[in-house]
Amino acid sequence: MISRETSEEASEEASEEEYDRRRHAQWCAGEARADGVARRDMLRLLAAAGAAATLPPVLGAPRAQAAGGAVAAGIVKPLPADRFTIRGTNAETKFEALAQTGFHTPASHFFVRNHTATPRLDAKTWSLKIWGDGLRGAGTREFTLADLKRLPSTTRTAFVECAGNGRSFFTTQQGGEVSGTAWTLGAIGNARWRGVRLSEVLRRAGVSRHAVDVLPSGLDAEYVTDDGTNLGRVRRPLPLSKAMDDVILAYEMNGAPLPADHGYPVRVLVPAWVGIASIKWVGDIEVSSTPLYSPWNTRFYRLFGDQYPPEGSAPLTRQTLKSAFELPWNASLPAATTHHLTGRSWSAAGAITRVDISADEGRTWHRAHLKDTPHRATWTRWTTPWRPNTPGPTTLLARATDTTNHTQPETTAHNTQGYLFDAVVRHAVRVV
Ligand SMILES: Nc1nc2c(c(=O)[nH]1)N[C@H]1C(S)=C(S)[C@@H](COP(=O)(O)O)O[C@H]1N2
Ligand SMILES: [Mo]
Repeated sequence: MISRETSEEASEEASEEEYDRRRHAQWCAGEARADGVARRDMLRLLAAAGAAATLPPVLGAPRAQAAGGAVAAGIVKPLPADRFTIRGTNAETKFEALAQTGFHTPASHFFVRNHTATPRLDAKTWSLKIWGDGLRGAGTREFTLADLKRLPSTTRTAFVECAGNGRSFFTTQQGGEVSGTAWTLGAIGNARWRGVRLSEVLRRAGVSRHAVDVLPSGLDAEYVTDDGTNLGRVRRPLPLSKAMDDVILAYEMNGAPLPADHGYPVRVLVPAWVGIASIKWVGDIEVSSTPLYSPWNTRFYRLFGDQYPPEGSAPLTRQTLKSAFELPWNASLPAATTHHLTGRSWSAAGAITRVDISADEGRTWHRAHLKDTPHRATWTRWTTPWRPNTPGPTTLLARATDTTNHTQPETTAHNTQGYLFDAVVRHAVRVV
């Protein structure tokens, strides 16, 4: 009889080969090291990533647990049912609730994506530590909140959007199996962020010309997966080129101190990039002369599936192009009445140039009126009159185009974790 231990060792050896093969590719691409993840854990991660394609669809939040803690929503702000849909430790904004908000999303309506729970941090004792072999000289540099506020500030409007926003449509529109939180389109908010440029802080910390990556880590609890693997603090490497470009260490959201749920006292804000790049409750930033890895740029936030290499696509950077109606799902709309439908479209690659609406399965399209001057990495509100004649179920389509000449397609190529859905969403309504 094969003892349990022996068979476990055998399968570990098999996955070790796989691990070495993938790791070798990463070594070739640059000097890799598993940051903060024990080799044994890394093996389980890679094994799990490989198995993802055969898993049944997991719609609903993956049950995250703080190390040693209980499963709890862990969100501090009120989450009224007319504004939010609770999904595990996360809260999705109901798009129809945005109809009462302006261009900027108030914190009261802003979606929350927490791997564990919102930590309650004290700004008086908080500090940001900058360290690593990508700095000139030895030792950790420390900045208090007061230090950061004394530096020149910058203000910018940008959305934060989860890479998995729209994930549920891979299943409901395309019949594909995906894992992760079953967001509809409300895992996005657009706010005015004020803070200090990360480049300013890195320069003062003495970033050297050998630095290639920076790795901000959150002060929330370590993230433990369903199978009990502790992935450590939420953290994701950023290439130095982006870090020195337009990244902000934000301490204000819409003119007020950051709310607890959105990263108080300071979060990283990476305009246009996948939400995971915008680390909340940042406590330290490693500056490295070698490429860095964390589960959030290896196991997660790459595209896996039939159409991608076994190690996945390159780590995701920019978000994509989407549109949403400010209407409930299956909204009832009286016939023979002119409705002024409203919605929003957004693109990470360029400004929105046009939004077309169809109420006849895409046979005819009508151009919506854009209410904002479009900019990259924010959204543009639009409106369109619609006078339905015939009662019955109807599908509304909104299709945006941006300055890179990208138009929302009919379908999005499948990936097992359901990232970057950009296809036209079929919004069901009932004409009554
Ligand atoms: N420290 C920390 N930062 C984090 C997360 C987290 O769980 N912990 N979630 C990330 C993800 S996946 C997203 S989409 C955004 C969500 O930001 P919000 O909750 O302010 O909307 O924060 C990112 N930053
Ligand atoms: Mo996310």
